[in-house]
Amino acid sequence: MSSLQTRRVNGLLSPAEDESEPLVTVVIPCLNEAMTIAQCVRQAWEALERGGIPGEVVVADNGSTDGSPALAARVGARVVHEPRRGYGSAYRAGFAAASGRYIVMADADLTYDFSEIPRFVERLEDGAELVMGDRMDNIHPGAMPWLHRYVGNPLLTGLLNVLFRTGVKDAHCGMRALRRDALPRLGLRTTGMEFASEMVIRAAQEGLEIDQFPIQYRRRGGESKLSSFRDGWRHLRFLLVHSPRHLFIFPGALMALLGALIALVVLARVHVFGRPWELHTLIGGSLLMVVGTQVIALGLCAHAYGTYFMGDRDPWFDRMRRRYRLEHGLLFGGAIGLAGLVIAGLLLWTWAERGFGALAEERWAVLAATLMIVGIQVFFSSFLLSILGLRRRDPAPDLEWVSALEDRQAPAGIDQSRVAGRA
Ligand SMILES: Nc1nc2c(ncn2[C@@H]2O[C@H](COP(=O)(O)OP(=O)(O)OP(=O)(O)O)[C@@H](O)[C@H]2O)c(=O)[nH]1
Ligand SMILES: [Mg+2]
Repeated sequence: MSSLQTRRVNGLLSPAEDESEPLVTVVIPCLNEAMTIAQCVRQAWEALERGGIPGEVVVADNGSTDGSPALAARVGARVVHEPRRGYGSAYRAGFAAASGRYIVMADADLTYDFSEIPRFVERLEDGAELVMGDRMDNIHPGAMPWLHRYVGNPLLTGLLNVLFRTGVKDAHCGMRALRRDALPRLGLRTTGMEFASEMVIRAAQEGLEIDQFPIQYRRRGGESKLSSFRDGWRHLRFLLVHSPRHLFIFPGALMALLGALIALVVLARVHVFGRPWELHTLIGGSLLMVVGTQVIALGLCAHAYGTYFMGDRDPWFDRMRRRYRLEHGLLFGGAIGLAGLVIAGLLLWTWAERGFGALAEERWAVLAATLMIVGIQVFFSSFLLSILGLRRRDPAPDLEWVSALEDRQAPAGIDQSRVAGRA
């Protein structure tokens, strides 16, 4: 059978542009899986042959000490050795060695059914760019510990969808497939098990067409390499540090608003729960306002760093930076600080009027100090954001609020035309 005919078997596959290239590379990460690796590679080959899919099998190993690489090579896998440890490192090496138009990924432990490969390829041929398996309704007895099935996986996948809205039902499924030409857009960089989350999140952020379908998950042969808490934490950490809005901005805003509300209740002497609230409560409110502002400022800087230096995209942040510029931050911070200064001045004046005797205006003094701190934080954080914007590597001229220094050097009117061009 010619290679073109092979590609057209079952009417499934379209001809690849370069006939010498395999259509599919099956990449299998492997760390000490001597018990199962040969069978996995054989099953992958069988699936390719049965589906009439021109392909290759790559095993990505880093440091197996049980002879797995030799066993894999003996049954026809191309073995890639990656010196850096970790599931993500292994996959990235496997991807770099792959030459197929499509990549199918699956573990080396017999948990996944390699005969599903043609189905994954079919979905890619139909236009999907990432195809995920979904194990959650087809987990064989003993295949997944209770903690992962009912706690870890649902919680982490749920959080991932709250933060990144991927719509993926089983974000940690190890059997998946993607177009190889999507890899540069994904820019995957993690080294450990969190690689599984990173791929899904980056695909959603890049607007890749994601498809998914249910697959079986069987009991593994050999020993698991997954450490529930260490790897769970690595996934969680990845989700949080890539979502500054949820990590910083929302909690910060909540703290600052609650603090302002508390200050209002104390200073206006509003009775809540049938009693007035005094100085100690106000100190708590003040703390919340100061910390909340600080956390928001850190979140904006994290967003700016992600956008300018890491290539992250966030529509909310883009809207913010189009709408506000450095001067807005300076005016806002200056106004808050000035309000604090005015209250402090009035207190000083009252004190002087009383001949520098007893004052007993602690509540207003706390408010004045809080406003001055918050004002100074806003004022200088605005400058910090401006500096991050100036130092950005991304030359895209899409800054408004952080570009005051640049604007000063630009001819009059250029700023507005740049903004209009961007919209
Ligand atoms: N090369 C390489 N492969 C790894 C590494 N860690 C895990 N793997 C492989 O990646 C796959 C997934 O690891 P598993 O231990 O099966 O983890 P899991 O599938 O999440 O957990 P189980 O349900 O227990 O199988 C397996 O094929 C491992 O051999 C690593 O550090 N390097
Ligand atoms: Mg596994």
